[in-house]
Amino acid sequence: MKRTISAVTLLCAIAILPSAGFASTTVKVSLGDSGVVLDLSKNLGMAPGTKMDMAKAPMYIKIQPAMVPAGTVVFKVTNKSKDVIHEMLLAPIANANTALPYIDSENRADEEKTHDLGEVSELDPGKSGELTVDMKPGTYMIFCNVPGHLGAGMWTTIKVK
Ligand SMILES: [Cu+2]
Repeated sequence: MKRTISAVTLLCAIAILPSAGFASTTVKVSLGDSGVVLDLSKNLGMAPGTKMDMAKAPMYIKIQPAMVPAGTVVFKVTNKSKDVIHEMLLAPIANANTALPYIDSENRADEEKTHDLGEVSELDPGKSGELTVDMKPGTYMIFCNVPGHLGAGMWTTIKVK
């Protein structure tokens, strides 16, 4: 009898332990720019789906890691710029070369059509923010939608397995 009770107690103890499936993954996101004042009135051609030399991009989004398991993902976003407001949006895309739906006249992605999963909007220089999303397997675009910034190179992709 005593042995049976111990076994049941042990099973209960295992059941309440947090399982690996409930763990979250943290992705560090850095937003930034070269600090040079730029004319962003024209698309610089560094948006996805365009011919581009990303090494010359005056603005960037860097993430670590670029591949995560499906489940809860916490994006910890920091604007490393000294003087420019940046933000981070997250939207599903078909593959890494997919261009986002774009509004040419506004020089930014069409947020009505990107189906973004959330954002850390308009971070002042030096500020940080956080976004927690339950992510399914697929490819996603991480981008800044301040006018001109996507075309200036502020995008990257993340894979969820
Ligand atoms: Cu930006």
